[in-house]
Amino acid sequence: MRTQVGIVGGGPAGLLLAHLLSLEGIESVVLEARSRPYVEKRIRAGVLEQQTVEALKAAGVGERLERQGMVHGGIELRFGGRGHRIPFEELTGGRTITVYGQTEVVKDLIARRLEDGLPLVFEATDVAVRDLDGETPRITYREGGEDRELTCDWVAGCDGFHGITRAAVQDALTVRERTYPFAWLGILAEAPPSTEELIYCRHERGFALHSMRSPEICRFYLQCAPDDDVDNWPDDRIWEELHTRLATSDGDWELTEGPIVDKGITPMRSYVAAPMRQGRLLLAGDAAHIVPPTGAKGLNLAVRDVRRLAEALVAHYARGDDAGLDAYSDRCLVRVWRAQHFSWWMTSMLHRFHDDPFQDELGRSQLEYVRASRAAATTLAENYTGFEHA
Ligand code: FAS
Ligand code: PHB
Repeated sequence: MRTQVGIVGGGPAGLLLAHLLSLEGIESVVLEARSRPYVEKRIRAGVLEQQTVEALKAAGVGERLERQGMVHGGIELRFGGRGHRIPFEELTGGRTITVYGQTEVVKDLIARRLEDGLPLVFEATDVAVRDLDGETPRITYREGGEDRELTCDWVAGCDGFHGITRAAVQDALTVRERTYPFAWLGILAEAPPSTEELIYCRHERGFALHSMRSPEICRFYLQCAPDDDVDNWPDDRIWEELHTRLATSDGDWELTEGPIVDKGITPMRSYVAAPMRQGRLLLAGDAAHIVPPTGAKGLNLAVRDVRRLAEALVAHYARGDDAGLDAYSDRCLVRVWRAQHFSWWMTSMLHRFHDDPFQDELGRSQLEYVRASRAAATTLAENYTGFEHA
C-alpha cells in the first residue's frame, strides 16, 4: 500500500493528525495495535484546554463536546482543611477549561474517520518502521495474520510512551527525565460530583483529586506508593482515604459515594526525548514526552503537537515549503518544556514527599504562596488553561 503520511498509533494524537490532514486532502493511514473496543474504553485524560476545545470544534469533531463538555471557570486548591478557589476567568481575561473524557474525544475521532471511509487499521501487530533516512520510509505490520507493507513520504510516531517509533530512533535521541517517589491510584465511580469544579487537595496523608466525567460519573485520584498494587485498595479503603484527605475542617463539605467501576495505578514521570524529528519520522504526543498528570497537560500537548505537524505537512505538500517541518521539533519543545515545568511545579506543590522533608516543605510553602499571592495564582491559571508563548 502507498500513502503520503503513515501514522503509527490511533490515540488522540494519531487520530487528530489523520483528521486534520484529511481536511486538507492529504492522505494517511492510521495503524493501531489495539482493538476498537479497547481504545474506546481506555480511561485517561479528562481536562481540555480552551485551545484544544477550539481546535476540535474547528476541525468539525466538537459537536458532542459542545453538548456534553462541562465548562469550568476555575479549580479549588484544598489544604489544611480549607478550600481556595483559583478563578481562571478573572485571572486570565476569560479563559476556561472543559471537562470531557479523552475516551469521548477518541470515540468522536474514530467515528468521523470511519464515517469519512478513511483507512484506520485496528489490531495491527508487529508494526515496524524502516528507511526513515530515505525519501520513502516503509512501515511493515501484520493485519488479520497477513504481512503488510506501507510506503509513505512521512511517518508520524503517535504510538505513545511504550510505542515502537521512538524506540526505533532511541540512540539518536537526547532524553531528559525525572521520576517521582509516588504514583496515582485512579478510580471511576458512578456517583454525582460533590463539587462544581475540580478539587486538588494536599493532605498530610498525600495528594487527592476530585474530578468528574459527567453529572453521574466521578473520577478520583489518590497519591499512593510508586510500587503499589490495586489489590491493596479495596473499595472501602479508597472511600475512607478520599473522605479523610478531602475533608474540610468545618465539616460542612460532604463526599457522595457510588459504585467503583474502574481502578488503575499510573506511574508519575517527566520525560522529554529530543529532537522530535528524525529524518522522515516525526514524533508527537506521549511518544516524545510525558508529563505527570497533575497539570492536566498530556492530551493538550499532544493536540498542540499534531496541530503544528499538520500545518507543517500542509505547507510541504501545498507549497513545497519545508520550513515548518525543519522547525517542528524546536517549536514544539518550547511548549513541551513550559508544560513540563508547570506539571512538575503542580506535582511538587500538591504531593507529600514523605522521604524528602526539605522538598516537602518547599511544596507546602509554594501552595501557601499561591493562596496568598494574586501573581502566583495568575501563573497557575495561565498555565492550567493553556499558556501561549508570544
Ligand atoms: P496515547 O498513548 O493515548 O495513544 C497511543 C496509541 O498508540 C495507543 O492507542 C496505543 O494502543 C497505540 N500503540 C502503541 N504501540 C503501538 C504499536 N507498536 N503499533 C501501533 N499502535 C501502537 N492528559 C491531560 O491533558 N489531561 C488529563 O487530565 C490527563 N489525565 C491522565 C490520566 C492518566 C491516568 C494518564 C495515564 C494520562 C493522563 N493524561 C492527561 C495524559 C494522556 O492523556 C496522554 O497525554 C495522551 O493519552 C497522549 O495521547 P497520545 O500521544 O495519542 O498517546
Ligand atoms: C481527570 O479528570 O482524569 C484528570 C483531571 C485533572 C488532572 C488529571 C486527571 O490533573
